[in-house]
Amino acid sequence: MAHVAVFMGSASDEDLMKPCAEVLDSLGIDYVFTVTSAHRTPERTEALVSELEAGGCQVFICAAGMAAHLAGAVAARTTKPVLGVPLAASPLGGMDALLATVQMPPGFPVGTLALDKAGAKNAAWMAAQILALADPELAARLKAERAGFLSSVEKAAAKVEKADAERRAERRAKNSGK
Ligand code: AIR
Repeated sequence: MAHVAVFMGSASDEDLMKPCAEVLDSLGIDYVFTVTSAHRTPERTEALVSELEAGGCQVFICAAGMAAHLAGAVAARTTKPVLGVPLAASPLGGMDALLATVQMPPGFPVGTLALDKAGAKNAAWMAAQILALADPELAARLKAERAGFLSSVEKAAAKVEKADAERRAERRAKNSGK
């Protein structure tokens, strides 16, 4: 049963949204990953929302570029949380999609993430955090993932500090030989 739906406005958005699917996979979350457009296929969008919601979908992630109304259109049809990922797909560099996604009227929120791949990843993390409210096992997995982030930053810091110490030692040796 898919707990998360990932909708993209076009197949041309797929590359930017693959990282979302990767994070969901890494967390063992079942999802649907598909294309539907608020403008080109409004009926398909509406039907998908009802079908998936009836099948147990808890969170909708909607990514689109340009006049990005997909997340808003989905939010109009469900009271499940809707997360929006604005994509940079036009000469306006994503500002068009950001404003279209974030500026929802009161009562129809879209939790709007960052643009492009960063937002794609965080939409998956946010969806996981929402599901984890009612799923202690997933909550534990999220905590473990956080521990992984901590250790990778610590490893990176140790590497940078070591390289810096070596450069300083080299400079000192060079200067003392002058
Ligand atoms: N889009 C598709 N239907 C409505 C919108 N806003 C968006 C897609 C894509 C952009 O329009 O999400 O980012 C261009 O789509 P295409 O198919 O022309 O490449």
